[in-house]
Amino acid sequence: MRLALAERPHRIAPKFFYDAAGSALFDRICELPEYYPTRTELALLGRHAGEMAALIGPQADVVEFGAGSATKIRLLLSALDRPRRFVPIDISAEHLHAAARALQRDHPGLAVQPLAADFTKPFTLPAPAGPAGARRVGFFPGSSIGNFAHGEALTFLRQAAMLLRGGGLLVGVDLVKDPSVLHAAYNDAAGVTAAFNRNLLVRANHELGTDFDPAQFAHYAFYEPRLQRIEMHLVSRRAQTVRLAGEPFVLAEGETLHTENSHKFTVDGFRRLARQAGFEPGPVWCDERQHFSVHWLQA
Ligand code: AVI
Repeated sequence: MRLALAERPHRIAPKFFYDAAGSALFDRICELPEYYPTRTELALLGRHAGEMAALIGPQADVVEFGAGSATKIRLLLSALDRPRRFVPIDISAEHLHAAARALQRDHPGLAVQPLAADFTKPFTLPAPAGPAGARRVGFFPGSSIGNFAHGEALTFLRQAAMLLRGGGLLVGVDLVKDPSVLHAAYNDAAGVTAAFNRNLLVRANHELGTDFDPAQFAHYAFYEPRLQRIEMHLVSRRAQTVRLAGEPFVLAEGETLHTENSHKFTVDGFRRLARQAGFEPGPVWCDERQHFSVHWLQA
């Protein structure tokens, strides 16, 4: 945060959104009428889980990147043939362990081994409880891949291709579309996305002792067509001074903290990126409106 306040333009990595309050707000975003990605992807998973399960094969070792509430994996798990193990990875430990406990209750025969980690950094998978050597399959839903910069997405996919060698990755990818649909999805009428954005400041106040007044920052999200991405910012409503450990940082009126990018892809553009990372792109499932896609990538 010190660096974010000291450097210009001010940037904060979106992974810091996900403390317990931020994860709960994100769950509410997923239910909003304007936020189409979650329900579109859930419908795709529901409709095509059988085809996906056939590609994944029996007795898979499933790793989910950024599992959150682990809702989507339930659709896949119920279609899979005797999955051996499920390793949900998430940065928000509290949220992750609650979700893992609920999943374990509903799938008593499955080895659920949650891993609280930042999957953008190197990590080691827990040793399997049962026999080793199962086909490893990654699940990365929600178009979280879009929150990475291009180079970070490529690095993540390269590491995933190595981790999943011999198996594959099932990944949800949000598509380029009418900007008005995108704009509405990140500027919901109920203001939940605004609260999610401002929660970063609330979190910094609790955890780092900054003295942000969240009401003095406006939520600002817009589609940047040249870069095919939604940008999310917090705009300083007036000239103000924020303190971190006694050190003052001056923000001018209109100056922004850039809190998130959410890149959108074309189907072909994403397949090119996956190939560049070492995957062999396979089948792709899209909804009728071409809003969202789920890709099977062979590792
Ligand atoms: C988690 N991620 C894919 C969401 C997105 O759409 O980029 C985060 C989000 N930010 C605002 N609304 C949702």
